[in-house]
Amino acid sequence: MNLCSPLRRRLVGAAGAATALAPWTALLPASLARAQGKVQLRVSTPAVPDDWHAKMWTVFKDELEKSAPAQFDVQINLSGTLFKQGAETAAMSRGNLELASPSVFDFAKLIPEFSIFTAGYVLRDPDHQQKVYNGPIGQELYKLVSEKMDVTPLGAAYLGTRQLALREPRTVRTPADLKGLKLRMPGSKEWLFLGEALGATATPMGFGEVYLALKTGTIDAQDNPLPTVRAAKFYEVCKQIVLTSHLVDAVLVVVSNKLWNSLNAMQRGHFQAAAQAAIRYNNENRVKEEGQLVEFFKQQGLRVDTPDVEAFRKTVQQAYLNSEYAKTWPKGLLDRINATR
Ligand code: KDO
Repeated sequence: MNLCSPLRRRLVGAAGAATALAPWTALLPASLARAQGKVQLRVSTPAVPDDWHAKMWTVFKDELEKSAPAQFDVQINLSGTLFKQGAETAAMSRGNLELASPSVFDFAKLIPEFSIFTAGYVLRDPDHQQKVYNGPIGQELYKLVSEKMDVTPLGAAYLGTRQLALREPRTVRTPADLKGLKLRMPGSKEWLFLGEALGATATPMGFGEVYLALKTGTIDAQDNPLPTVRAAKFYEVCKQIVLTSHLVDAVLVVVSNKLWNSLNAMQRGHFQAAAQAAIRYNNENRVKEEGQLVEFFKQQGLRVDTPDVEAFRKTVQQAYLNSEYAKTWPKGLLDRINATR
């Protein structure tokens, strides 16, 4: 279709008018995008609007619009409103979703090698994480993801370092002090294993239910990076943060292979550059905020404790090394990760 046609001008004009109308007109942009010959790019994430890995999608959208004007219509769906947490990659292989940032735990479910990234105290810090994902190890694992899961990773975004937030304070020095604590973890066996390895009683629950569960006492605690504790307002319903730093977590920015295979080399370059800009934005802001939030939580009246992190590290690492997961890790992979500087 000729993009400069009078029809396009009428549609663009209609789009401007449509945004002024409410609320059924919210359905219009996708159909208008198709009518304009733009490729529809649906994004789905469980991230809440104020979290960095939600806001990074606006950076992606803006960058893509700059490099490939009027070619793509990026539709950002936050808070799990389009697909629920963990359902994204299946939706992508069915052709119902083009872009997402699923958890490394979602990849571990189908690619056992990936479970090394779900293990506590393997990645040392954000810098180590980015070097591992952006180097040869990341490339090898991304190839497996593309082959086995029908999506192409464009990069890994630092989700933050996971800490505990408790609704009632208690003394926590070592894993033994978490005995009997009902700790919410996202709902897969890899997550539950991590929660149990920390010494708690792990309870599966979707991200969207955590705030209320903390408020009502259905759970005693949850684990998430501090920026998410702020953005999802968990601090309003918790009295203590325990800085276990047990997982340097990531989400992968992925595009469905159906879409990826339809792009030409130049468009692929634009996607990669837009994803890198989005990841950079997320990583820089998240690292900066992690350095500021302890003070913020204290100002909000929370107690913030640093436990015996070495005791946690030893217990958790041992649990993984004795587990079925470690048996699936390719020979030498852990050493290669440890040696990455
Ligand atoms: C969560 O459910 O605790 C978690 O932090 C798990 C992550 O893998 C990721 O899915 C994240 O939620 C969501 O993006 C919401 O921030």
